[in-house]
Formats: sequence, C-alpha cells, structure tokens
Amino acid sequence: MLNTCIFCEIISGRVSSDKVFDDDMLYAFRDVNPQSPVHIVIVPKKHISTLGEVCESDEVVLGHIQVIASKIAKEFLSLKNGFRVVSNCGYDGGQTVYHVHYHLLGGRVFKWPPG
Ligand code: DGP
Repeated sequence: MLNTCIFCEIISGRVSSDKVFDDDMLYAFRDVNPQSPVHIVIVPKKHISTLGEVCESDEVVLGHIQVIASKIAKEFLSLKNGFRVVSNCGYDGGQTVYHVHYHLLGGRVFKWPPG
C-alpha cells in the first residue's frame, strides 16, 4: 500500500479542508477534531515528518509559521485575549499526523501544564 500523508493530500486539494490561510510556504485549515472553540492547524507545504527532523534550511518556513499564526489569531480570528500555539513531536509529544504542524488554539482559557 502506498504511504500517503493526509496533510499533503489536504495541501494538494485532493482531500477537502476548511481553509483559513494559504501562501507559497504554508497552509492553514480548521482541525477536524477541535479542542477549543477555535482550532486551526498550520502546516508547511514542504513535507517534514516531525520537529525532530527539521534542519537549518527549514528556519525560514518555521519562523514564517509563527508570524502567520499571530496574524491569523489577531486579524482573521480576533483572538484579542490571547491564544496558544503548540506543536506535538513524536510519540511522547502526542503527534498523530507525521507532517510537522502547529495547532493554533483559542476561544477559551488554557491550563498549564498540559496533560
Ligand atoms: P497531532 O495529534 O498533533 O498530530 O494533530 C493532528 C491533528 O490533525 C488532529 O488534531 C486532527 C487533525 N486532523 C487529522 N486528520 C485531519 C483531516 O483529515 N482533516 C482535518 N481538518 N484535520 C485533521
């Protein structure tokens, strides 16, 4: 069986998604299983499996994701009281989709430490 990546399928449009933002480096869409009133997934268009696999050449796109997460939160979603950006890495980190992504969560107050 061919090993396909669900986020690559979403980025290509072969699998539908509720898109929030898109540019040449990244794609952002609403999570299918939201953990808060606002739950967006932001993914680099380049397939990188985990944060544990990134290299120096990925600095630009990973930095860009932080800037766009802030822009989406403030300008598109009006999360004026704050928000959380999380990237789960590997088994211990709770990662289930092995294409690097950042969760942008908002619309409620989050606890720390996370479970
Ligand atoms: P993580 O567990 O950190 O790897 O997060 C993966 C997230 O991706 C999880 O919150 C659910 C979301 N997700 C998985 N498959 C799909 C999908 O097909 N569509 C959408 N919109 N979200 C998905």
